[in-house]
Amino acid sequence: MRLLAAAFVAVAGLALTQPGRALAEVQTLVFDSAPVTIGPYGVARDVQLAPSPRVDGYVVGFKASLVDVVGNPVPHTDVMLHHLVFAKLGVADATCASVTGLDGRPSPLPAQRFYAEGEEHFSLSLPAGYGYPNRAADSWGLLYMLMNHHASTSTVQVRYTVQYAVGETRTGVKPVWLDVRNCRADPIFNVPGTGGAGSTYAQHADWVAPESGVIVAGGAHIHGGGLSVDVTDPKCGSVFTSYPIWGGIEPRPVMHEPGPVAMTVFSDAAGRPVQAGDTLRITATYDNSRPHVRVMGIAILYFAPRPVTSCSAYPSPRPEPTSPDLVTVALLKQPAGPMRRVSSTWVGDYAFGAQRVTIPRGTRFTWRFVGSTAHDVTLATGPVGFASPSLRRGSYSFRFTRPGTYRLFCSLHPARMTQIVRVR
Ligand SMILES: [Cu+2]
Repeated sequence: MRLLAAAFVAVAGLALTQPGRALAEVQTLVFDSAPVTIGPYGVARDVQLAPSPRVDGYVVGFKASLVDVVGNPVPHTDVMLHHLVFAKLGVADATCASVTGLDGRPSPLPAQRFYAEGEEHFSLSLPAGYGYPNRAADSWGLLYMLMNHHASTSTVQVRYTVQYAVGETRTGVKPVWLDVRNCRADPIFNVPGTGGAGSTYAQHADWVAPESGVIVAGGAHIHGGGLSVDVTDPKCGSVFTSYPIWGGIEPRPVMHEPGPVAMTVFSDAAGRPVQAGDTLRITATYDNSRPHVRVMGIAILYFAPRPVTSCSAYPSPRPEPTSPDLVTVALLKQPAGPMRRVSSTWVGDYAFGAQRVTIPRGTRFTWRFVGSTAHDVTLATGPVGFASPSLRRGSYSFRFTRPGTYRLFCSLHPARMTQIVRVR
């Protein structure tokens, strides 16, 4: 981890003067992460320490975006913000004792995930009277995944704006991270896309609330092909459903299926009650009429512990329906070399051993990972969606049961590593 605390502080509004009491105010604090350099058509994924408020208070709002080294905004068509996760280091997370890092190893210390965003640009705004408690001595970490859409190297910083309440006591909230692939730094799954028109594919995960309280705010994250993220308490019904909103300009070249430009959120001062022992279920639902690979299903809820007696179902307004543009992820490099009749190959630094392969239907094909850095095998186009985890060592196998042409690439090195598999 690196620490480069380039931060400045702007103080704004809501000053409340009362004789004999500390000045209560909500400050607007703007921080920049350390610079992140991303190679041509490359992906940067890592963790770093993140500057945080140096006075006790409460986070009441949070948003983040990318800027260049002189502070100008970087549009997503230049560098795509795939996702950011902010966590308080050394503090236990509500739903995960230990996260498996990008290197496949458990994280060395607990980290409480308290804010995250992706292409949907979640903006946290807690209702009046609530806040996420933070101490001057607390340390924040930042996990990021960014993708450079240009043929030249880019250097960017994550600029995050924290609405920060000081000089007053608020009701503290605990962040609750619900994830259908929880406890992983790269919590992906794949939608095969073989269900036919109108079909869906859902994944879920359960969490049992250890204490009673109310949920006062929430947001969610899905990828291209996503239909909704639902949080339900089976005893009472829907707690919160988040829907995607599609649109905007897609970056070129297309290196992944674009995600929504926004997701619906909620912020509710009355709170939505959950009793100790209740199960909260997150369900991520995707279209299954075409493949969607390396997708996620995550909700982050803000929970204020308190005694509660009853629960009920809450409707979530559905936005005006929008539909995503159907894009095709094209291989940035044409696979080369002879057509090989093999059932395995190596995946090394910036190449697939056999770039062009033909196999009979039913073959179980194996990729052996031998690089000095992590790679993966990811479907760009083809009859069935699949993708491997990102791996430095070990192997991944997939059984090809549907004939056709599978165009594959490494999602971390899309301009350099491509493969084509023809299934007869
Ligand atoms: Cu790679």
